[in-house]
Amino acid sequence: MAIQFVTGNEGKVREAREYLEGLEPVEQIEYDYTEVQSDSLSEIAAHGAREAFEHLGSDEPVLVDDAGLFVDALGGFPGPYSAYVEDTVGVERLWRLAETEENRRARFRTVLAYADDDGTETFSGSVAGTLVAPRGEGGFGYDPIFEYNGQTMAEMSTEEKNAISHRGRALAAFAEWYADREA
Ligand code: ITT
Repeated sequence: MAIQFVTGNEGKVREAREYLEGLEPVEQIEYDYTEVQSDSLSEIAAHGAREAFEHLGSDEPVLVDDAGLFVDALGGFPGPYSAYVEDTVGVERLWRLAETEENRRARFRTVLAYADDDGTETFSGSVAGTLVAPRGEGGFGYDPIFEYNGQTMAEMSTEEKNAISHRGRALAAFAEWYADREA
């Protein structure tokens, strides 16, 4: 049984595949589920996973990942609007906004929502770091401006990023729950 990861973001799929290797194969599915207007990533993700599972109509479970970058000095902006802000303002200009602030702390958050015939479960993960001028060629999205322990996430391998990232933490919680359930 494969897990259908409903996302248009290949970076998320790469990280989930690497993390869940040996547990379950991960298949990328593109389906534009409704992103409900909410400040809560878990509400957005849970609603999306349920809708996608019902729409796809297969027995195979569905995984959805809703993530965001929350900048302290900007009151948590762009938060749930991170994808829109990446597309419009861009990562470099978000850094310019933060550059003039004394407090450059930020947090990545992600919520993974899993849906199957038995219901929907959510798993969250977050990581605190510092915003810096863009560095590194790896990762995706805001990774080049997010520094953790002296390295930006774009300077890390997928494995290194998974070991400390918001998504890695959510995947760990999911994998533990999933393996227990299968046992
Ligand atoms: P899907 O909704 O299709 O899964 P998306 O990229 O639109 O893909 P989100 O709605 O969760 O994903 O948007 C999150 C935004 O935050 C988006 O701009 C991502 O590039 C960015 N993002 C998410 N996870 C990230 C990570 O691990 N590192 C850097 N940026 C990340």
